[in-house]
Amino acid sequence: MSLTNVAETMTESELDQLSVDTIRTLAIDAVQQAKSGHPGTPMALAPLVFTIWNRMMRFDPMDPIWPNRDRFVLSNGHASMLLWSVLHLTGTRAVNADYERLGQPSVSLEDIRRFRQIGSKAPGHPEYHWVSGVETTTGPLGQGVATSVGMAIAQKWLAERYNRPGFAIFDYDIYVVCGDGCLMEGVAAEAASLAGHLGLDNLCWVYDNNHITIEGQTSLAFTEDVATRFLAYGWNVLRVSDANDLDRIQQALGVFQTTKARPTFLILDSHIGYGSPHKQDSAAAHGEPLGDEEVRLTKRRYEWPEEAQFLVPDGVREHFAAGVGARGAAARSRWTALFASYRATYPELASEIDQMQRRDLPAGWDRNLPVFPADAKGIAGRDASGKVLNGLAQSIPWFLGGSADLGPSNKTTLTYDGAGSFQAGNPGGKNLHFGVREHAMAAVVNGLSLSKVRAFGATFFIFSDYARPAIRLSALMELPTIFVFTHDALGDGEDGPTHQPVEHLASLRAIPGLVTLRPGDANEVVEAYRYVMQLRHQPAVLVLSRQPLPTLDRRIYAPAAGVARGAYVLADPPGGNPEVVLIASGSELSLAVQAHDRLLAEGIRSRVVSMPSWEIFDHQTEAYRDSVLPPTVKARVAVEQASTFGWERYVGSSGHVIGMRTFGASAPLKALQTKFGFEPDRVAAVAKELLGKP
Ligand SMILES: Cc1ncc(C[n+]2csc(CCOP(=O)(O)OP(=O)(O)O)c2C)c(N)n1
Ligand SMILES: [Mg+2]
Repeated sequence: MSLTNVAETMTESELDQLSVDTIRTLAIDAVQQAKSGHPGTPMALAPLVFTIWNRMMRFDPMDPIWPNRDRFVLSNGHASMLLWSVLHLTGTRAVNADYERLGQPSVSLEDIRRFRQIGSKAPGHPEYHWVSGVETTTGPLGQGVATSVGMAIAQKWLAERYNRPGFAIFDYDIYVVCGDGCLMEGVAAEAASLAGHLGLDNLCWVYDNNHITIEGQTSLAFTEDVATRFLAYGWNVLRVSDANDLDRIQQALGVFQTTKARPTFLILDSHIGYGSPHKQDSAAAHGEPLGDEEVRLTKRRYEWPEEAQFLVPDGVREHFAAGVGARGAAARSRWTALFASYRATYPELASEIDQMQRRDLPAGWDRNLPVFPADAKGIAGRDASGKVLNGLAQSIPWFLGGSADLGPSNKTTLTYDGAGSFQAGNPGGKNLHFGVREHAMAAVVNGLSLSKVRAFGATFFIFSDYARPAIRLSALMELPTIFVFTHDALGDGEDGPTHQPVEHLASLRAIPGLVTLRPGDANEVVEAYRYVMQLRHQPAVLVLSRQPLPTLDRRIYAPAAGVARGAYVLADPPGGNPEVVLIASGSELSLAVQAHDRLLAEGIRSRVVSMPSWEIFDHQTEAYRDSVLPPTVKARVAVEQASTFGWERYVGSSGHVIGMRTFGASAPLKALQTKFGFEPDRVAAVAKELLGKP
């Protein structure tokens, strides 16, 4: 059979079917060619994805970053060929890192032929930043659905702040596809619970109910009543029992669009590997190529030319162009006209939207940053942070965030007049209450950031573990998210080892692209925020003390602006030329200063280096790094209330690290400092030992 030149004689529904089967066969061929990948789910969900894209979504393939586009999230990221097919068939254009719309396709047929190969724009899983049209990176199951809740919160917040009568600048929806795996993951439950509470009616999750995961039938491990679970979360639950029924799917999505005050959960009963005579409904269809013979048999079932590969029949691209293409272009041009008159009426709001889209900061964003006077008693990192956050949130309208139920401890609550709490009835609130849901919080912060809102999330540093998978994705996606982690070390004292982070700094420092900052006094906290706020493509973690830290007298010590270089010389012996270097971060900085004073008093030429951030320091020039840590000075002591892991790189093989080699203990902080050796005398003694001057 030939599929060329038949399109013009085809009915609308024949063209629908042809398009659906094109998505299916592209997926089959790409996986076969790559000798790896996941064909079964694209084969099953091609009709769903076709319907969402070609009949429902307002998305202009010519401008995939148009701010009011509907969002599509493929949370079961292993089915990435669905996305590559549809991005290709819609002719979605590429955008570069400077937000310029390029002429070339986001995903070419050649990319699909080279599915999963180096440099291909059709990688194994959807990669934000790498492929235009991908709204978020997915693959770790559960992350996509959880991130989508952040996108939905962002839409509500943006609408509340920027829409005006007659100006619906932000009224987009978020369509999400997920499978059994996503719904088994805890993060999805956290996020669904939050979305239900917030009544996010702009959010629709479609659940691919195929009863199959990798090990076999879901009866092995997943037998709960998912529908009832979502009803209990407060979602509207719909069901379509035939994943091939485009009209029913469309109808259900129409119900979603008119449902108010509740998110929608659409259960779609499907057959993994649909059309494959020997693999349909089996786990074998999930994650391996069908095999040449099965490919032929399957294509025969689809009434597809059996030998054709990567075939896009005439009429298919045109069918997408007439559907999503035309609808998206019309919607965008209406919006562009609307935005032009909005700009004329509300120039300031329009310029905020422009700045936000480019991840710029408004003029005067740092005008409220405090300066803390020298104070021996000092102030806790978290308290300094609270002051900074409140200042920033007032000077940056689209800066918002919150804590996973620890606002009063993290000091992240925005307390100024009018800050408000984000709730269903108050979508303009800037305090987000994530509840005790750290993992969903971090994913939601990602979703907010993907929506161009500047967002932070907070909890105790110890519970960064509960958020880590989403923080990792933040880094992978190059998002400027901010995580505020307080109770940074042993400061949690009596709460004991369950609450005392040890390995967390090392673990976060190991994530490529993530900036960790552990400021040593209140003014370093300010400078840390100043640095972080200017990041546009990197996430940051701020690690802050619970207990007061002395505010150093910057007339005596170097300015805290050194934070922007990751590490800097805080104090030197008279005349410079140190013989020993003490390196410290966070609460240990003042400890190092005290040890330094003792050493100086004994005639030992000591230097103190404040090192709040390894990552930032590592990116300085070699000359700068050598000026801070002179290669000739081998006597180096690092002090940090955390795992010693990794500090060798700065102290070298002749240096020494005073850190944690065990878990902490339950006791008042003072007793812990003694027990674990975080005392000035000990630091000074180690320094002298290294110098052979005990
Ligand atoms: C967090 C996480 N754990 C495990 C995996 C490995 N994995 C990929 S797909 C999959 C099974 C998913 O089943 P389901 O979501 O039902 O997908 P289907 O096979 O039905 O498409 C697993 C365990 C993963 N990608 N992410
Ligand atoms: Mg499944």
